[in-house]
Amino acid sequence: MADAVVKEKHETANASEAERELTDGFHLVIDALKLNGLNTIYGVPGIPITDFGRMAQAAGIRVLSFRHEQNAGYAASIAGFLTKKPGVCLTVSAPGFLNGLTALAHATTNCFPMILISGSSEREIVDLQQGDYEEMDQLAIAKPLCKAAFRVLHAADIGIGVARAIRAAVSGRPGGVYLDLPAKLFGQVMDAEAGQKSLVKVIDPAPAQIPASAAVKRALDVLKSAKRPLIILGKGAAYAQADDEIRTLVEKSGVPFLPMSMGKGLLPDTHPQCAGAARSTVLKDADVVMLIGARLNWLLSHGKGKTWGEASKKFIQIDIEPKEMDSNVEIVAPVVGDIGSCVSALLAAMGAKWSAAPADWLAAVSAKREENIAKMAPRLMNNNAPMDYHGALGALRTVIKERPDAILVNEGANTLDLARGIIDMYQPRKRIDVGTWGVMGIGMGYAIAAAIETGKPVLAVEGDSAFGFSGMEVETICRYKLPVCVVIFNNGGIYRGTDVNAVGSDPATTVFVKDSRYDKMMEAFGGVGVNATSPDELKRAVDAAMDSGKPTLINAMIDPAAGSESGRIGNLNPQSKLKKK
Ligand SMILES: Cc1ncc(C[n+]2csc(CCOP(=O)(O)OP(=O)(O)O)c2C)c(N)n1
Ligand SMILES: [Mg+2]
Repeated sequence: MADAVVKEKHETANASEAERELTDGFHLVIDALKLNGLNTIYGVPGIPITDFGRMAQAAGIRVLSFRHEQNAGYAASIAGFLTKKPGVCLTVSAPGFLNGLTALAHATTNCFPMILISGSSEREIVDLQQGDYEEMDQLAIAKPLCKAAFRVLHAADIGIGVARAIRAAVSGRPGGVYLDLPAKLFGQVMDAEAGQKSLVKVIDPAPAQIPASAAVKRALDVLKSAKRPLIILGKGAAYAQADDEIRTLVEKSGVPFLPMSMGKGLLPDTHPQCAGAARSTVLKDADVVMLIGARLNWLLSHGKGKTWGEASKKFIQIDIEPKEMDSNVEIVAPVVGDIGSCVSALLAAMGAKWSAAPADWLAAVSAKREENIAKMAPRLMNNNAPMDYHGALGALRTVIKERPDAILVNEGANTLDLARGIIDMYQPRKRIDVGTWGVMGIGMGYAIAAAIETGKPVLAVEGDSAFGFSGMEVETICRYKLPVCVVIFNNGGIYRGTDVNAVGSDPATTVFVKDSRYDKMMEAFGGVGVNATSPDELKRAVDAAMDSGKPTLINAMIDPAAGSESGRIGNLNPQSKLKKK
């Protein structure tokens, strides 16, 4: 009798144990992302994350399925830039992980917050190198290419793992973070209530970093002493979303400003203080240069040499990363903090009686700018067929002038360098491009993320080579019916379409199939394809695409002889000391 009672009690306990609500790794990852406002995932499905993707979609996360992880990764990286929240990329183990890794390294290099979440194979087998399905020690491989790398082994640690990934991605200087989730983790179960309690909502993920007041005063003293000051706005300034403060600083100081490629539009390129069209003059002649979220890397010729002229320079640098100071030349006034806080502190310390930069300097810069703009103007108005870059870009320049809230994606060599100079931008964070590495392949990933994250129309201006790196994603654009208009500058090759292989029958290394019709690719997936042979035709086709919001690809026929080797950076090609035979 007593035994029977004990047995019954035991069974009841078991039953309630079974009825107790449980959760699992799948749901805990989803809940952790949602709790922190990460509601979009860019990725490619497969073992072990297929079901995770399905469940995430069912739970209300937007899951965008790509054709190649690299493009999903670039999408996540630029989502991070546009939103200040980490963009999330999801990949399968080993090969999928590796395909996503270029984008993770790109995010780190460009200071974009991104989290690459990758499924991975069984630790026990991987670590003994026993040949598991897609075996790879992913954590070790990711580590040197990102800001931080974490692995979660227990379901109860998912909340902390996701929180650490978010904090690492967005705090301080943003960058890429790797989060390794082994297959077994997804299936692990635990008590649902304990699971909920284990989740962490990250409070203030990118805390303000206030600059020291002595550093602010030092910077203003240097600026005040300048006869020919210059402000350079980098993409860090655009990322900061301190648009009003930056504009006020530039206008109050009266200093000419030079936007870096993705800093364009923070203040309009048509602003009277914009020195974009007088770049070489201001770099040479300035005596004090204030860098705001811009680094003195190769894009600014490391702050020395011919580009910067003979006149001695003093640099003021505003950056969140203390190690950035003196990276290439002496920084006489380092201001370390987040850009919003630094610019606000500078404004406050300037007070009401700040005297604007010397008028003769601003006048000299304006004169040079007007001269260069006038020189360029007639070239932008030609209606030649086949088109040259200037005629085609003149048409696209008008498109953006008429639709300043559209997002411009841009990659290529000539297609990039000339578009950067010719297409004026009017609003912050509307121009997204190859970034610090000058990497080809960002095009379709960026276009997709820009459409998804902002809801604005997207114009992607692509070299024919550049487009090829991510071209298959036109299917993705059609599948999600995104308002993306891709314009391919089809000059039949890399830089030019005219190279000839002097020996043998293979084509030269830089040329493609002549007169290709990329527009047919878009038609294959139900999008609109247009072949445009003149700037007028191009303008009409882009306007129609932007009005309709339909996925469109325009094959813009460019004279194969129009480009130059490596666009504007041909000087970086190594030259042999041997005399050419
Ligand atoms: C990932 C990567 N691979 C290769 C390169 C080298 N590269 C620089 S520009 C370029 C393509 C330039 O041709 P295209 O996009 O057609 O532009 P065009 O100059 O012809 O207008 C290549 C392959 C690169 N920057 N990134
Ligand atoms: Mg080309």
